[in-house]
Amino acid sequence: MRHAVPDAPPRRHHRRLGRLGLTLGLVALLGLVLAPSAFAGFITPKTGGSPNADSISSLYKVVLYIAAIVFVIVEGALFYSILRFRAKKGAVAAQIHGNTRLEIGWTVAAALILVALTIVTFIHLPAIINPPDSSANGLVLSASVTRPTPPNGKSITICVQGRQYIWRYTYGNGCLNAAFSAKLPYSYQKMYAPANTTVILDIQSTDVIHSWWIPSLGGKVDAVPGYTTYTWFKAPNASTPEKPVIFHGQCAQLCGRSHAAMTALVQVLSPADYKAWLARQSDLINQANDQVTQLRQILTASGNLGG
Ligand SMILES: [Cu+2]
Repeated sequence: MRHAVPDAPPRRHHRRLGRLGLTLGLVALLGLVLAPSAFAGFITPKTGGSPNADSISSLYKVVLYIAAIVFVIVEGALFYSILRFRAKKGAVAAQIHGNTRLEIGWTVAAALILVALTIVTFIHLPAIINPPDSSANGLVLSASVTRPTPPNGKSITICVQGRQYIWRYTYGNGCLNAAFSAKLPYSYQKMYAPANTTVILDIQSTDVIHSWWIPSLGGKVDAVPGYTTYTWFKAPNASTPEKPVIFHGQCAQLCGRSHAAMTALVQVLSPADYKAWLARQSDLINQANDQVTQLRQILTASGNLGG
């Protein structure tokens, strides 16, 4: 018994459709990859908060675009070969042994891509590592010799201390060694910083390894017990009552059970507002200390505090 087999559409038609689909797919992929605005801050690092974050982002994009072009070429060749040379019944594969010109070609091309990436990386690195000068309208305190400094040596320092599970900030250039004797103001979780000012962060930890990371303000830096690590940022825009400028971050090193709760905020103020905030914070801390001293005296006098 024989069944009637319906006529298959001609093979050439199939092939043309396949090629059209492949081309459309590749064009769509390339379009997406080359449209940074569609993905701003989504597949590329955040920008706009500090020049080092901008440099990290542009370096990342150069590598991403080159990788995307290589990806499209390799996958294109792969899919073309799969479709164009797919096995037919009874076909005998051609045996090919090497192609010297092709092999030298793709070795040299890959090496050239690596050389280009190296050059681009070394062009961007200084702007990521080295802090620039504060702007003329920024806040300038004093110089330091131990940490990375801007060319004119002037910056402000904020000490960042990671502990399970909160960030503590101490404000002022003596924050590393003289925080208590100088009665420097401090805050937890939310940092305040002046705009247009090069802010050097001295980062430490009191317990385990944490990682300071505010994506819009630059790269990640680990807070390692027993060591001081450094980073910097220089935020161009100050908060106004209508438009607060706040950057969000998160401890980026799994540091224990409540690691996820270890968030950080940085609010950028105008230099004048920043000074006013520092003064107010110092007042509040002094008031609280006075209260505690008073309470201790009362408790001690009434015999309710041991010792
Ligand atoms: Cu942590």
